[in-house]
Amino acid sequence: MSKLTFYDVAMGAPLHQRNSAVNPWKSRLALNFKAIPHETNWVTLPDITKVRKGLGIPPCRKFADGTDFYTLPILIDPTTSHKIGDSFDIAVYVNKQYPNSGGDLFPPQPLDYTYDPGAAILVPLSELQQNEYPQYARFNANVDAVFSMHTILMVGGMPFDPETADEAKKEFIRRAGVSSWDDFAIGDEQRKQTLVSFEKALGDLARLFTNDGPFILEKLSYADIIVGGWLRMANRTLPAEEWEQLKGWHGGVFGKLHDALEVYATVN
Ligand SMILES: N[C@@H](CCC(=O)N[C@@H](CS)C(=O)NCC(=O)O)C(=O)O
Repeated sequence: MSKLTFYDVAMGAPLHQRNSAVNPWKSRLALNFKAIPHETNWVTLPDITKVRKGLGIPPCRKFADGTDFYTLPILIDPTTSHKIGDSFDIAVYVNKQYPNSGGDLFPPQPLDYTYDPGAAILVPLSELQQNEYPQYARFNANVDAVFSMHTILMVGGMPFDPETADEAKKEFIRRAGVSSWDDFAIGDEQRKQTLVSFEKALGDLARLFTNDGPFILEKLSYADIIVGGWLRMANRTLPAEEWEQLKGWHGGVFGKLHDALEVYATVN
């Protein structure tokens, strides 16, 4: 197979140590698990719309106001000329197109986990449109929801590229409808409470790791990678002591999963 091209969000230098966007992380872990040869094209936040439009890939998200939201990851396969612009679709594609390479991303399993955020999520990460592997698609949406509801803990630690940080922050401020970057800051007390809520909310998810980990089933599947992508983001953006706490919650299942995925975290 010829090398595939993968598009990830460029944060500051060194790029391959600061990449922290969750959905590209899910795809990177999946590509490495499937042993798919690829190289990374790094795109700064303000350039994503231009690059995605330039490749002729329609958006797969919408902002709260209904306008198009252009995102990464993107995967291009020169062998088939396929261009895929959603992390879930990327996993489905490589699993089907290259069944004999690497492991199976989608072994059948119930993935019985739901999270009720109790409030609307500002900009949902994915529409539940995938009819392929519905258990995994539902799981993806629920895991996205539980982490998204607590990303306020991670926003302050996003490793922006100094060159484009101001522009990127301005865009985040616009989307959230707040007036300045400082509006994302939370005080110590609110942080503590949010951490308590985060730990509690992750309890039901932790219970799926019945073997005591590191994976939900005996073997790694895309379900572990969905959680693992969020853990990569948390690792890069949470203050060190909070990351250590998260690793230890619920018998250490998340720490064990994160460490077990290290072999698939290589940046190509
Ligand atoms: N459903 C899409 C969502 C992709 C997505 O939200 N990507 C984020 C990074 S995790 C992005 O590109 N954000 C660009 C921005 O915030 O401007 C997927 O799973 O690929």
